Amino acid sequence: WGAIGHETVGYVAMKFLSPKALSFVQSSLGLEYSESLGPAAPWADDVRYEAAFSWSAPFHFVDAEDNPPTSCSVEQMRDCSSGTCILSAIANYTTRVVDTSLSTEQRQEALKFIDHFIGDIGQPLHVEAVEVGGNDISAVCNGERTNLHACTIDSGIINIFLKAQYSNSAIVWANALSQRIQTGDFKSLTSTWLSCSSTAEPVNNRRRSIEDDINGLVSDATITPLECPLVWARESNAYDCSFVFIDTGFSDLCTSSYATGAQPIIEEQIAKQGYRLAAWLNVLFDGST
Ligand code: DCM
Ligand code: DCM
Ligand code: ZN
Ligand code: ZN
Repeated sequence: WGAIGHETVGYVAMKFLSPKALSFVQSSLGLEYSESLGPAAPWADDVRYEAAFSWSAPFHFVDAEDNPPTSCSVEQMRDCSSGTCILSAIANYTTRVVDTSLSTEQRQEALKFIDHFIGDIGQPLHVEAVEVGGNDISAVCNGERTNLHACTIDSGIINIFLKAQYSNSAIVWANALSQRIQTGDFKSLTSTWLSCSSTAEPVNNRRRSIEDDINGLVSDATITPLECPLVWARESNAYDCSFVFIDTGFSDLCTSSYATGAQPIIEEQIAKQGYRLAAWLNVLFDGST
């Protein structure tokens, strides 16, 4: 996602935090980020081109070696065996954000990475290897030459409906999505959205738990992906087979029926990842969603 998509994920999450999670978020982010996951969410993209953070660039995606639109899948051994993808990044920062042996600054950094990566994992082209997640597929959006990744899902289509329907404001958009979660058409979906919310690894894959880390019981630094990020990645990757790559043959993707088809998917993915971000932090800081 571009900055708007990330901010909206963060603002949605702010509406659903439990007391201790909210209190950590506010004190950790401080006035620099208006004590909010909204303004803090784009930080990881702002730093990824800086030399000091170049190691974090591969953490924004997982290159799923599937074959859309015929066949979609994400496999951690096939697609993230090096441990440098968004699946292992979420595991790493989930451990670090609650690690009281780390500095305030390191825990804030971990929170900003979680804020960002739980957003990115919901973008179908961030869980796809084909043409570098669509970056190498040229496309036109609103008259400008760009690529499928940027133009369609990251920001091109969002920019158009944000202006037309949400006063060009991430806060206005986030309020609308939060309302749909609280009382609207998303309400009945929320329990499914949280069907995976444990911050632990699956039992058959357990090497260590967050509690082990806190207690210093395991020193192995290898980052094993957690169960839920894999569930979320598979869910957004499925859109590569059901929509994203199905019919891209429009002269302008952002002003055609491609955009009207993409909007409901984008809005649900942003709302859902915001809601999941809150639930994730609630489990970490308050013990339940
Ligand atoms: N870092 C990280 N994940 C780890 C260890 C370190 O993201 N598991 C980050 C935190 C700092 C940088 O790497 O930005 C350097 O950390 P350190 O000084 O702990 O090596
Ligand atoms: N990206 C991706 N998958 C890749 C490479 C990049 O999803 N294999 C994402 C990260 C950015 C965007 O595409 O959101 C542009 O990346 P870059 O600036 O590294 O070209
Ligand atoms: Zn992107
Ligand atoms: Zn990103």
